[in-house]
Amino acid sequence: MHCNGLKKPMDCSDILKENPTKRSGVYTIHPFGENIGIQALCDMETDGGGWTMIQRRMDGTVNFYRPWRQYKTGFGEADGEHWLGLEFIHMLSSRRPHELLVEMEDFEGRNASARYSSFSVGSECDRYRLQVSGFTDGGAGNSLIVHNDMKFTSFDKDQDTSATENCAKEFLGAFWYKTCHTANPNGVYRWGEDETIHAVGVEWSSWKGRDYSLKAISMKIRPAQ
Ligand SMILES: [Ca+2]
Repeated sequence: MHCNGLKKPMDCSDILKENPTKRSGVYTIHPFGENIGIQALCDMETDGGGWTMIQRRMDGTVNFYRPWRQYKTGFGEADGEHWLGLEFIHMLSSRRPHELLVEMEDFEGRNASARYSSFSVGSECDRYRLQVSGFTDGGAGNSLIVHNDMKFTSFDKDQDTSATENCAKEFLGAFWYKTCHTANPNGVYRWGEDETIHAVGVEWSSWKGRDYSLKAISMKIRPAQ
């Protein structure tokens, strides 16, 4: 029951705006409007809070090597490893200007982040094209900028700029691949340094190189201030 004529929250920032005492946790958001609710993890603490988690890796319990339709609608669980879904990410980020915060951790307990003051994902007609700019370094470096203006590629939908290969098949993930990547957050969960198969891990190369798979990485967005 929703009272007082309040609209259902579109994202985590709406939830925090309505009630500034809300804590971080899983909430129901409505990126498509009132009729469709989905679960998302909200970060209500970092730098004022109001962040909606769109991607998270943390323990390797969810297989991220998945087809287009699953990347479109989302998979995993909001309180664990999770992909919110390209359609929802598009709906949130295209309606008003958004910023992106990428946070990561290695197996030695170190943390780093990368922040972008502008982030949006186009519609499916535009192949969920990524637009990202306004980098601020939190120690991780700017690995995502290479992927700016790229379309999304999965193993069953090759939209990268490599003429000779499907980057998702080559690097065992799904992402805004170019030819192919400097970041592979949806790659294979491995445990740190691993050169067995080159650059297929959960990677952010400007921080840990191309053969180090991170312990944890997350991508969260909120309306730009
Ligand atoms: Ca290709």
